[in-house]
Amino acid sequence: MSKTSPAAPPSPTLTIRGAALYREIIPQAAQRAILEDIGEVVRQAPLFAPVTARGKPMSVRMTSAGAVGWVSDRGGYRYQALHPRGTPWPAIPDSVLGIWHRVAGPARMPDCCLVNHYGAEARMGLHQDRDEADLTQPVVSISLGDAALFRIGNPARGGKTESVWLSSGDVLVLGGAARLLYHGIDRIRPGSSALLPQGGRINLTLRVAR
Ligand code: MD3
Ligand code: FE
Repeated sequence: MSKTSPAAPPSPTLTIRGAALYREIIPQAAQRAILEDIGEVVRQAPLFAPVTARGKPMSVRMTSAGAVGWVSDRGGYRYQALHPRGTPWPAIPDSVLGIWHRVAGPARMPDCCLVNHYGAEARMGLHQDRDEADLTQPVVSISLGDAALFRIGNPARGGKTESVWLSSGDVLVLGGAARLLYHGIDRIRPGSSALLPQGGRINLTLRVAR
């Protein structure tokens, strides 16, 4: 018996600094299914406002699914096996894992799905993601709801940056050299999507953290 071979990877709509953007690769019905599954994750593991190591609350609310989740508090930021309230994180939904398998290539399985929720005023400053144990593994980002202005820069602070709007159903794959680039979200465009009943944006990032 032969194993079924994975589907051929799709071609990205565009690449930006080595990051591959697949625009609206997730059909509406599948977006709704993912959103429903994330709703259940959030019921099990409520969104919280992380506090930076300096004590400043972030404007993005977060939770996670998977064996580990990302937390930040006065003790610093880290991946850990428990939600701040002391309970394990829910499993990563199959609907979300399916996206990883479509675009991540020959990668390990993700053990963290970070859920970022943006209200109209939320933003995320330029930062690097380098707390994961194996930085050769890609990060896959899934955008749902209102559009967001994504900015990507360089492997060190400073220098020129490029920006692109991310819309509902877009998937961005950060692999190779793009994995260590500074990036952030400058602003949300309120009212640009009807996917979330209350408006706002949800970004899912699938990571191999451990
Ligand atoms: C580039 N999230 O959770 S997703 C994050 O839209 C984060 O919520 C943003 O940055 C958001 O860390 C941007 C795109 C993204 C995610 C991870 C990356 C870009 C990345 C990791 C390395 C390089
Ligand atoms: Fe990031």
